[in-house]
Amino acid sequence: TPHAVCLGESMAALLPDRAGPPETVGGYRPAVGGAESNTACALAALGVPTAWIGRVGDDGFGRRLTAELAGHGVDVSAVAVDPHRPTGLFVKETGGSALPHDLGAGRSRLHYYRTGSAASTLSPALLADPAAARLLDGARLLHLTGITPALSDGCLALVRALLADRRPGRLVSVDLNWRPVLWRGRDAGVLPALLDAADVLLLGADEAEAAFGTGDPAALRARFPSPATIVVKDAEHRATALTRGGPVVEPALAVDVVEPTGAGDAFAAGYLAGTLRGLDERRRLRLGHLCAAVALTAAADQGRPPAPAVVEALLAASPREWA
Ligand code: KDG
Repeated sequence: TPHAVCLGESMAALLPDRAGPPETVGGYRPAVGGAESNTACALAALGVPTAWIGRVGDDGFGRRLTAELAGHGVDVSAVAVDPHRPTGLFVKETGGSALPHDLGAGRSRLHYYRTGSAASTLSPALLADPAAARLLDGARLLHLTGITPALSDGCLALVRALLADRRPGRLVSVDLNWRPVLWRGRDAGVLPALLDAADVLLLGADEAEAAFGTGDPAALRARFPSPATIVVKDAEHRATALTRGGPVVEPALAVDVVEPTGAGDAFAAGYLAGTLRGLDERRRLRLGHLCAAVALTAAADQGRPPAPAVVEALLAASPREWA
């Protein structure tokens, strides 16, 4: 049985062959994206038995992404196939082309084609599905994000139901993943209560600033009193874990960024894998930074983590050796 279950929408991703706005791109390479499935892939790569639960269309993109996630070692036994609606899709735009309308170097934007997707019809009905129930029952970790409740009322109800169904011994983590585009025409005011229901709340300082007007760890703690742990990621600089025992701050690794999408998802996987392994707070954050560094240096959302021996050496490094 898997130790971790990640639930949310996974999509076909089209990665451009060059920087610049879509009208200037020469071609796209197919890949897989989706915050929760990115985290699932990184958890599996770290040796945590992990399942991803979601819904895809009865189409080539759906079959492709399910096979790709399975290829990453993720359990896809509870992925539902919707006969009527398509698999969601996003097109990635990367900046730095010096063309008009360019985003700017190091910046990326995702263009979504996911309204009415198969995953947007997820709802609490999922909890009655035997395959999903079996995975959820045995999980030590359930990982959700703030993306899912933005997708539809059914998705919001599902996230609410999962957060209300507390099980002894099951940790629930929620990553903010602020996506204002997806909340257009919907009430993002429902989000804080969902985040506050997590055991582990992960958020980026910049996205928290955009969503709630502050990225300051102490202010966020005041805003979200319930989670046992809040992890605030301050971009390329540091991450702060606010626990009942006080804050722990760990600097990030300096890397040459290739493409930033997916770094937050990978950080979550590292931090959560470290939590499941019972590492101390500093090493949980380090494992998060390591996984983020891997994603930052890959063009796709997911990258290949370093060998276990390298990971262990970095976790054991002195503060001077580390960053
Ligand atoms: O964190 C990466 C995700 O943003 C990307 O994979 C697509 O899930 C996605 C989303 O909704 O933005």
